[in-house]
Amino acid sequence: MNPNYWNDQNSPVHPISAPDFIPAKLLRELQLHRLQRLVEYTYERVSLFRARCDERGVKPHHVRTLKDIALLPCFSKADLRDTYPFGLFAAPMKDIVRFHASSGTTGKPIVVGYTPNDLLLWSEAVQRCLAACGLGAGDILQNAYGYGLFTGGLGLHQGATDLGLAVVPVSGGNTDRQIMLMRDFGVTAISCTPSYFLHLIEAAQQQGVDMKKLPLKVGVFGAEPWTDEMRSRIEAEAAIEAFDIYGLTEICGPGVGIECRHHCGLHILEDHFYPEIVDPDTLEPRPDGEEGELIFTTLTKQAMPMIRYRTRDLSVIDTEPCACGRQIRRIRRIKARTDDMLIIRGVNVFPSQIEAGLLALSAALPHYAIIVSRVDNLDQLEVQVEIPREKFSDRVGEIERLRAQIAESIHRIINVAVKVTLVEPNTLPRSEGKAKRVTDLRPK
Ligand code: DLL
Repeated sequence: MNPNYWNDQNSPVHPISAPDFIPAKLLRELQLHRLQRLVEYTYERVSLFRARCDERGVKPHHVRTLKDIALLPCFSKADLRDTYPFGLFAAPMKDIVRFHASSGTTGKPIVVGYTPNDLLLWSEAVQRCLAACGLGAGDILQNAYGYGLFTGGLGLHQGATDLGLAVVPVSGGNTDRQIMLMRDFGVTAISCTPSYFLHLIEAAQQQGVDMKKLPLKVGVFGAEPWTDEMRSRIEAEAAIEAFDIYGLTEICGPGVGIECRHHCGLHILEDHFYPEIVDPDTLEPRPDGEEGELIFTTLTKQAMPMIRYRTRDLSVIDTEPCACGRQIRRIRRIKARTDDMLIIRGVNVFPSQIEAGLLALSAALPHYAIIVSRVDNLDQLEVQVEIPREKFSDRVGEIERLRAQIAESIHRIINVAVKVTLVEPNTLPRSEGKAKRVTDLRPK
C-alpha cells in the first residue's frame, strides 16, 4: 500500500470517511445484516435481553426487515444500574481490554467494557468525526476532555492519534497551562466542552493572549447541550470553526455523531449506531422528521452491545440530503434531555431555550445560571446572567432596560415569566467539564 495512503491530499474525502458515503440502499442492507447478527449474538449471551424477548414472544429470526427492530425490547440506564457492574456484558472477561464509566447523578456508575475490536471501531468512529471537521495529519489537537473513566479524553485521544493528528493529552483543568500550551505548541484544534472553552477564552483574555491571533482554527465541542447562539459567540470570540460532536458512554463515547462543515445537524455514524426516534412515553416509533427520544442500537459492538438503548436525549432525524454528500442521516442538534426538562407552573422549559433567549442579546455574556424555587406555592424562575463590567457604569435606567430586554427575549421563547438578575463578569461558577446550569430549590 502507498505509505501516504492516509495522507493523500488529492482524495476528495479522507479515505476513512468512505462509509459516510455508502449509497443509502446498500447502507440499509448492511444495517439489516448487522442487526440480524447482533440480535442472534446478544440473545445467546445476555440473559436480560433473552428474557425480555421471550416475554414478548420474539425470537431473533423474527427480525426480517429494519422496521422489525420495533419488535425488540428497549433498554435504559436503569437496566445498567440494576445489572451493575458487568451484567449486560456479552463477551467473557478474557476478551475485555478496557472499561469506562459514567458517574451520573446518583449512586453507582454505569460501566461499559470494550473488546480490542470495540476499541478499533470506536477509533474509526472518532477518526470519521475528526475528518468531517476537516482535521488530519499536520493538525495539533489539544484534547481538554477529562482523561480517565470519562470517555471524552481517551476516546478522542485514540481516534485523533490513529488519524495522524499530533495530540496534546492535557485533559481538563489547569486553565493557565492550557493557554500556555495552546500558544507555545501552535495548537490548531481543541476538543472540550463548549462551556470549558468559554472559560479558556476568558482566561486567555486575562493573560493578554488574543485567541484570534493563534493558529487555532477548529473546536470539537460536545458532551453537553449548547445552542447555535453559543456557537456564534464562540466562533466570533476565538475566530475558529466550532463543530458539535455527540456521543454517550453506553454507546461507546464520543463519535456517535458529528457535524460536517455545513453545520446543519449531526451526521450519525449509522453503519455502527442505528438511530430511531420514539415517543418518550409510549416508546412508539416516530417517523423521520418528528421530534422524540433518540434511541440507539450498536450494530457492531461485541463486549456490551446495546439494543434500542434509550438516551433520554430529544432530537429529530433529518433525511434531507446534505450538501457534503454524506448518505448517513443527520439528527438535529440535541435540544435537551427529557430528564433536564423543567416544569415551571405547568409549562415545559428546557435550559437550552433560556440560553437561546438570553444570547440573542449581544450585551449578555455567555455565562449564566438558572435557579428555580417555590414561593407561596408558585414556581419562580430566575436567570442570573453576567454582563460586561462597563454596562454597570451605565445609568440605572439603561441597566433596567437591558434587564427587561433579556427577560422579554427569554419570555418570548419559553412563555413563562422570568426574573433576570444581572451580575458582574466572573462571578458565576465556571466548569472544567460538563456545566451545571440549573439549581432547583423546589421541595421534591
Ligand atoms: O458526554 C461522551 C462525549 C464526550 C460526547 C466528549 C462528546 C464529546 P456521557 O458522559 O455518557 O458521554 O454523557 C452523554 O451527554 O446522552 C447527552 O445528554 C449529552 N451530550 C453528549 N454530547 C452532546 C452534544 C459523553 N453534542 C450525554 N450535545 C448524552 C448535547 C450532548 N448533548
